[in-house]
Amino acid sequence: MRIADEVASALADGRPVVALESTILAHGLPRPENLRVGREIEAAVRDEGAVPATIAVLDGEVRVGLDDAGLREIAERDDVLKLGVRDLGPALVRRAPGATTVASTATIAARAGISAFATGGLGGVHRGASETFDESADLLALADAPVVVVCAGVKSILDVGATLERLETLSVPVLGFGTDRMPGFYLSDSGHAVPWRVDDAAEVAAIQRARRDLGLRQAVVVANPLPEDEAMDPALHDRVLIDALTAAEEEGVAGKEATPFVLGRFHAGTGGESLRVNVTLVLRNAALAARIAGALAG
Ligand code: PSU
Ligand code: MN
Repeated sequence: MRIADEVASALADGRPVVALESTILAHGLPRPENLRVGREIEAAVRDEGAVPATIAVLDGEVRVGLDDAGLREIAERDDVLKLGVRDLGPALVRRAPGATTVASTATIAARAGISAFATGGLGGVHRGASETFDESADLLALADAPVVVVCAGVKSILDVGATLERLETLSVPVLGFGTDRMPGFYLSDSGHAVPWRVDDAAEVAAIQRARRDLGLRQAVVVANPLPEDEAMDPALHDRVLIDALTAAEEEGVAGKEATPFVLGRFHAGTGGESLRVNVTLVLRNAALAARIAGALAG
């Protein structure tokens, strides 16, 4: 694991650092916007006074903190793999370039001593999982990665209710930020309630400190909704979702290809609307994670 100098010195000084995942760049957003968005996410973290640490695997090393050349490789190379926790070992030995998911980013961030992490939407239980067994490795990883994860809920392509049940089973706290509704990623409200509402970054930090004092190892999920006027039109969302899930089934898409496939269909089928919404929510999450990191450091 190689921690970038800027990240290492911030951690050593107790200054705020925010971990960022790279799968959203390599496999969740289309080119060429992905590189621009990767830079904007880092800038959003800096604007709130924290140091960004985008995590990925390059040249046979886990990198915590990428320079611009590293970001460019992740965004532009054709051979970047999607790396869950189980893929890290083989990718390092083969020196294969790879982007880390929520699961592997949270795991590495915790190992590196980073306390806050921002993403778009968490992985979770896929629709139809009772037959396919497709549940994102994000969920189990969050059960043993003591970081605060800021997201816009779980991706709305998933079974949100089942995902909330699994998070309960795994003892992962879910805090609605300024809301008692679970956000729905592209949508402001998934139709489900969250167990706890919080209203500011200081309270999230206090909760994480209290948990740390108890030695609790689960991640804390902070679910940050988009304001309704920035979210996707629910009718458009539902129409494209049905098309995307039908196409995935017809084409036999499974395993780690499933999520990138469905997100790609969204970007193609909404005339750029899903891209706009995805970028908006991830920038908001990055800024909030930076404020929480600041509150944790202070
Ligand atoms: N959030 C986004 N876009 C993404 C992802 C999250 O806005 O592409 C990625 C994350 O890396 C997450 C992964 O861990 O999708 C989930 O994939 P799977 O369902 O295969 O576990
Ligand atoms: Mn899966």
